[in-house]
Amino acid sequence: MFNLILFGPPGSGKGTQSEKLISKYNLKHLSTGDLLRSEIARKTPLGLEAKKFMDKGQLVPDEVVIGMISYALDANPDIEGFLFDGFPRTSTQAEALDKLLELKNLSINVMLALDVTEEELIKRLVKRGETSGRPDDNNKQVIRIRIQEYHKKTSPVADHYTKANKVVLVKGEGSVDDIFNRLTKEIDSHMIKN
Ligand code: B4P
Repeated sequence: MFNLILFGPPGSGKGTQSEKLISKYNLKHLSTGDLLRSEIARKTPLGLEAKKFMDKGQLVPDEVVIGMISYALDANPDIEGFLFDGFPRTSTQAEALDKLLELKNLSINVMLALDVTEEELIKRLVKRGETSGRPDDNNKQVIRIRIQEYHKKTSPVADHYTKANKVVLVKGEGSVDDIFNRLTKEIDSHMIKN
């Protein structure tokens, strides 16, 4: 099994690159953002609760996302590995993920952290907001809150995995293909090591 975390601020290209990486490496894509948006679209009680936070640019409570990931890990026993996209987003989520994987005798192999300037993040998200219909993309104030949440609550997740020597910083600006090539170079070298 090869388990990878694709990490970075909102708009850094996690979703974009995940789509390409899962097809190259045959990994199971677990995007908490996509899982939450699917709950919202189906108007489930979990989705209705999550929407209150997401529309304001805030993180959804830890217990909600940890429960979703725990369920998804159990539902996919025979796979080549997981690509975690947008999860973990808090230190509590990171500790919970470590424990959930440990129960299955698994661990995270590497965290690839996309590095993008704030100016570029805002530009990308505003642009996506013109067509995505996502309420959290079409308001600059909400985008700023998402970036603030990232600095306050999510960036400590990188420290958690740095202590375990598992973080690689990857330049997240340039063409989608160039960034993909940088990511695959890192993944290939970590696959050889493991
Ligand atoms: P996510 O769905 O994870 O949203 P995101 O961070 O905005 O997406 P991402 O980083 O994947 O965007 P991408 O770069 O692909 O989360 C949304 C919300 O869900 C959160 O705010 C939170 O409320 C909630 N949530 C999710 N997970 C949670 C968790 N674990 N705990 C608590 N709450 C959680 O795309 C951005 C744009 O950039 C796209 O339009 C793309 O086309 C463009 N782009 C990509 N690469 C580019 C490049 N190289 N050049 C130019 N543009 C590029």
